[in-house]
Amino acid sequence: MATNLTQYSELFSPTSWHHQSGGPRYLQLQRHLESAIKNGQLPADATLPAERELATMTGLSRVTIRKAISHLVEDGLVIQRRGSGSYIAPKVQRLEHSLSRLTSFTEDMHRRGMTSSSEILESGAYLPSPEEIVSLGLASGEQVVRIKRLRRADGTPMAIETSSLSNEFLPNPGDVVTSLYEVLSAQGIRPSRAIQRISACKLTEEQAAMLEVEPGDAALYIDRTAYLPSGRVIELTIGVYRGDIYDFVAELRNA
Ligand code: 16G
Repeated sequence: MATNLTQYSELFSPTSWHHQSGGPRYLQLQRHLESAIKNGQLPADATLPAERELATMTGLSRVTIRKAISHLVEDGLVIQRRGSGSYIAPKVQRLEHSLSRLTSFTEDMHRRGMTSSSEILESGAYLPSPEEIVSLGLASGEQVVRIKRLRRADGTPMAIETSSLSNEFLPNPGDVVTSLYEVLSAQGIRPSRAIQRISACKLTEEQAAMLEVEPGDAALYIDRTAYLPSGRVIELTIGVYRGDIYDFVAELRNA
């Protein structure tokens, strides 16, 4: 969206944000811009005037402008692209995922009134890794089925997930079009418990392109091992979830 300097000159004018006893000027400007972004005066995708123009409009030095903007960048409200200036970040609806329920991606999105879809990136039977042999309890010579999917909710890419299962439980990986758990449930198979390890990671170029964000953006790396009631491992899934959208929430109770 093009910058409308006349429209912005009032927004950035010191009379709109500067108060004599209001503390450091970079902070006053930063807070003013934060509320302008939150109330839509500075809408998503609007380009911010160049540093030089902002300095003229606000009467501040370029160093002070840079300081105010860099805090907005850190908070994810403004995006800076080398060569093409700064613009207001698109609004994203954050999703909370409860850590106490063992649900599938499809069920999770459905509960939120969203439609999930899966783009199959890779699917088939392979030679298992030593970890897969041990964790999935594979018999000697047995193949492992792997499905790598780009998971979307209402068309927005959310996560990249790679699931490994014993061939015994999923002889036809091609059956999984949208939901893995649905295909398993149809055979009476349903994990009853899972252990998840969540860590932070940065997206590679390839992952970022698929998730439609920037390379190096923060993401959640989630490793799930799911068990059948018998104690046998049914699934090993590694997921890379967009950090700007997903919150995993754990409820804690007093023991
Ligand atoms: C969730 C699970 C994943 C499981 C998938 C099944 C997490 C972190 N991961 O994404 O382990 O394979 O659901 O979903 O919750 P589906 O039935 O929609 O394919």
